[in-house]
Amino acid sequence: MTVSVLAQTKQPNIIWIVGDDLGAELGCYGSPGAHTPNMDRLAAEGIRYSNAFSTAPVCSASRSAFITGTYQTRIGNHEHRTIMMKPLPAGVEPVTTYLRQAGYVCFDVIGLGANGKEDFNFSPAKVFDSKDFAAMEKTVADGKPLFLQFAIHEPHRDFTPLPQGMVGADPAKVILPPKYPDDPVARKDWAEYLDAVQVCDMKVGRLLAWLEERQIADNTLIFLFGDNGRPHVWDKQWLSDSGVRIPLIVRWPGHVSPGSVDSRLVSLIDVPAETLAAARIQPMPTMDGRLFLGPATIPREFAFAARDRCGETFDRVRSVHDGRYNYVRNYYPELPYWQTSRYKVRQYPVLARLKELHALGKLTPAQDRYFADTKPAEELYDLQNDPGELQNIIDHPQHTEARQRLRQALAQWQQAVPDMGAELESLEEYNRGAAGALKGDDKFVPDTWDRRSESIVDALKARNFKSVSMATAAP
Ligand SMILES: [Ca+2]
Repeated sequence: MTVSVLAQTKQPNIIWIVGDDLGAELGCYGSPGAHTPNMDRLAAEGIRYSNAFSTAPVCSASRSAFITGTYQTRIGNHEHRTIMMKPLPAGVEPVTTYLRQAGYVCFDVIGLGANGKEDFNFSPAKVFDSKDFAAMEKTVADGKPLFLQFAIHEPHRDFTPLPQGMVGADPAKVILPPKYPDDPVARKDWAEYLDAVQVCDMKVGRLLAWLEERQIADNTLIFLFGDNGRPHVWDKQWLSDSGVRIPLIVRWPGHVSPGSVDSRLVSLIDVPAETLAAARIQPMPTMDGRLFLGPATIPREFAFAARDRCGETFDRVRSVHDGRYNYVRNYYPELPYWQTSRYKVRQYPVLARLKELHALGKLTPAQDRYFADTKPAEELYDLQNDPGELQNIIDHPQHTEARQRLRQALAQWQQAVPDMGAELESLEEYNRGAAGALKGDDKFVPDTWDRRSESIVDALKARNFKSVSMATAAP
């Protein structure tokens, strides 16, 4: 084989830049007040996907899905965070297993601002070869193909402030989504979110500079995405459009058209399939994703998502998005949206403010829905005419076709996958999961605890669980 052929067949380096809780609030997505020059540059040099979604609205469930290429509900990785972890089922492997077999060295590096976060719900497997920056430098120097997950903490809460001297978003000028009241607390919180997104962007800039210094940028395929939607009251942990809507940018010099925008639906479950394809590895039959790069690919019709227990907050919700409509199925409509968790009470100042405004009767009906005693069993939103998801149109006769179509699509998906969330985790698992979420804070008692525990006990009893009692459900 000649050197030139070798050069032509050189495997690309592949990088996943994962912004933790990074919603689509980027300059290149047209978000007012966002300042993200490095991510905008990536989009200008690559493809920006304007309808990309995670499969879960929370870290560990989403990350377990996109590292394996299988829905978290298929592999029992849907509870955030699973305490009694199990190995992955036979035939399911982290995508890095296949990359390694093809000669890649796989890093989840700590350095250049990346924190090496994994957060998977399966029992320990060696997903990455190393987190060591020097080892990654050596891999590049040796000319070996690199797979890198570049995990950026921002904009996850607590929001990281901008370094001194940098100009952040002006709370007076930000434009809040309509689900949030025009209130100083909400404005300040939103501006701080945009600043944390800017910190994420700075770290992306550091990585891009490093690639250029090492002269490997041209042979590197970059996927940039958030692991779930933005970290706000109505969003993260919920299957609202904005709970699972994420930015997705793909840069691959010579392979994708610079500056293009693709509005076709993409799910994060597709990224591992595309990653293997780029490395010239046949995607595994156990993987749920499909290829999406290039005009010849067949676009997906639906993007599915699942939300189960989040920390100590019990719930089960499923959704399907077709790019225009978001259909949501609540399996526990008796549980309200406002059921709290320590994480939210401690880190979402807007939640406390919303409660005050609710008590004062100062929220609009759409904003006030958060404090209803129950949730609807089904929700349907028309993003084309109602991008803020203010109005649930599940019963509107003019949207009957969409309701039926999405309801059916969701049922088919749950059957085909199949959805392991149909089986509740044991009360012991729930309690240990809740205890883990509350670790070190024994005095914190969520204000819906008793109600939720009763609901869980009832649900477990209905499924003939033995030895269920309120005593064991207590924190
Ligand atoms: Ca996250």
